[in-house]
Amino acid sequence: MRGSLWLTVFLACLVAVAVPAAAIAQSMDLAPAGARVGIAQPMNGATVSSPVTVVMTTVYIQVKPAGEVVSGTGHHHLVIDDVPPAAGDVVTNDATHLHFGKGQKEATLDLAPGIHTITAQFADGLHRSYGPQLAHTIVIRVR
Ligand SMILES: [Cu+2]
Repeated sequence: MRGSLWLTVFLACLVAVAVPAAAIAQSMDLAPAGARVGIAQPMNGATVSSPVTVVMTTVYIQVKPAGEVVSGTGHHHLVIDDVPPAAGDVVTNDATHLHFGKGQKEATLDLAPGIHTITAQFADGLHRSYGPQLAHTIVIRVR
């Protein structure tokens, strides 16, 4: 009798752990095969003046405002002088991780003079990164 109670508790714990993990795995879709994200402007290696206009592009994935997870869609982020989030990780929201949750494809950045690394990172409606497949990094010099 006591053994079956512990078995019931053990199974209940297993279900509690397993269900949320399965739900997360199902709702985070992989990026469509062949989908890419790019930065059309400025060119990698360019020397530019601040403010810097950054134009973000996508191929085979659709830009959609944040809030709802729809397969094959997402929104842009720019990661400035920092490491882009791994696939599945929520993109931080701070001064160096900018979200374009209204579906914007262009941003104007005030950058200090010097060398800067800018990564366009695409993420789903809940800001979960699609990872390196949908990231593109450039290095620019601000005069
Ligand atoms: Cu976001």
